[in-house]
Amino acid sequence: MTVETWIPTSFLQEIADKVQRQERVTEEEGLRLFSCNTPEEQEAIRRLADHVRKRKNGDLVHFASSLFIYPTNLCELNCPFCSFYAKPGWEKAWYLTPAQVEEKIRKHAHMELTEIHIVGGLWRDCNLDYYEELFPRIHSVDPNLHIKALTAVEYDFLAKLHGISIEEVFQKMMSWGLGSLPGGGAEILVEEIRKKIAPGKITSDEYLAIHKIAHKLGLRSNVTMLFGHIESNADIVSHLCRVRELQDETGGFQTFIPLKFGEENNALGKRKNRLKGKSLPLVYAISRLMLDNISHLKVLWNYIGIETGLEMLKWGGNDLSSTNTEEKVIEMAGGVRVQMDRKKMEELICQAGRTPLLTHSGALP
Ligand code: V47
Ligand code: SF4
Repeated sequence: MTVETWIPTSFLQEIADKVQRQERVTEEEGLRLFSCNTPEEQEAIRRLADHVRKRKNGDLVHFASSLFIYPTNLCELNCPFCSFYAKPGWEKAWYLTPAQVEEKIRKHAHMELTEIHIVGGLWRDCNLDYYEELFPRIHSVDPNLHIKALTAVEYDFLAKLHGISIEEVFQKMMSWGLGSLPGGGAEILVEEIRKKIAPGKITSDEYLAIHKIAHKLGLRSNVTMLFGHIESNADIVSHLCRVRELQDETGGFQTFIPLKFGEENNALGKRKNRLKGKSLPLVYAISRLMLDNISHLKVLWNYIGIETGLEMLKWGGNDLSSTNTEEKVIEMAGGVRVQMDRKKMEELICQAGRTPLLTHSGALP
């Protein structure tokens, strides 16, 4: 990139040159980008992330018409950041049979759904027999529905529960109709922090190894990053590098999804003195600049609000997630509650000056 008046420092000029030449931003540079705190520097970072977004996706903004299904919120773990889980006997606990899930999907048929997003707690009643019954029931409603189901944490749980390998779990699930994996459960792929916020969960290495197995079997997946709690900027950049490294190997990640921590109704949120403020736009923009090998950056408007969500489309975002119908994880942690439909999403995207494209996780380019 030639020297531009909007590039205020020599460091950002170096980054702009790299972006222009499509060269990789290093871990050290990524961290340094986080300390660019003048409005001029941040505007330059925004423009660079927007340039990458446009190069990868043009003006299209992808979104899905998605129904979230949580078979149960009963969970063997109690991660301190989670507002969703319940223990037997708790008033907020639920469990849905496969027949009840099917009924719920039929009730939403008028929404012209494109995908069903299924995740839940780690609970032995939701075992392989459960999914063997559930997936065909979903496809009996509409065989074109894309089933994006279960996080790496749940696949690890199922493999241990049934005493079989992760590969075997995936193969069975694929034969019953599994389409892809959502990105949940990544939290922060830095052990020191991960141990504090998700002490009972699989390690960072295990999370990535499970996605690698999925990719090898031809399944594509998303990957998230939970931020805005006790992590440092260096932890964020390490997380991005670990994701980028696996993507170099497999190419199986479709979308990167920053998840802003919701503080309500969970133990971590009560420890306010430990929480660190983060510049939301910089997290999106630096993710876009560092993840040169991932096509899509997803903005979850229900985590950050619609207005901020639309703003993030200018900081590298190209995917406005979905209608998020019946989403519960962030709703229970204080997220935005808005009844959304396809038409409203299209209007919002047009309002942001971009072109909406209804799709689902199985059809993303
Ligand atoms: O794994 C839990 C996170 C994830 C909180 O792949 C929290 O398309 C913020 O991964 N504050 C589940 N986040 C959600 C998720 C997701 C959502 C939408 C689309 C896709 C996709 C994936 O939510 C969990 C965890 O990392 N989470 N509690 C909280 N208090
Ligand atoms: Fe259970 Fe997942 Fe919540 Fe942890 S984040 S308590 S594993 S539902």
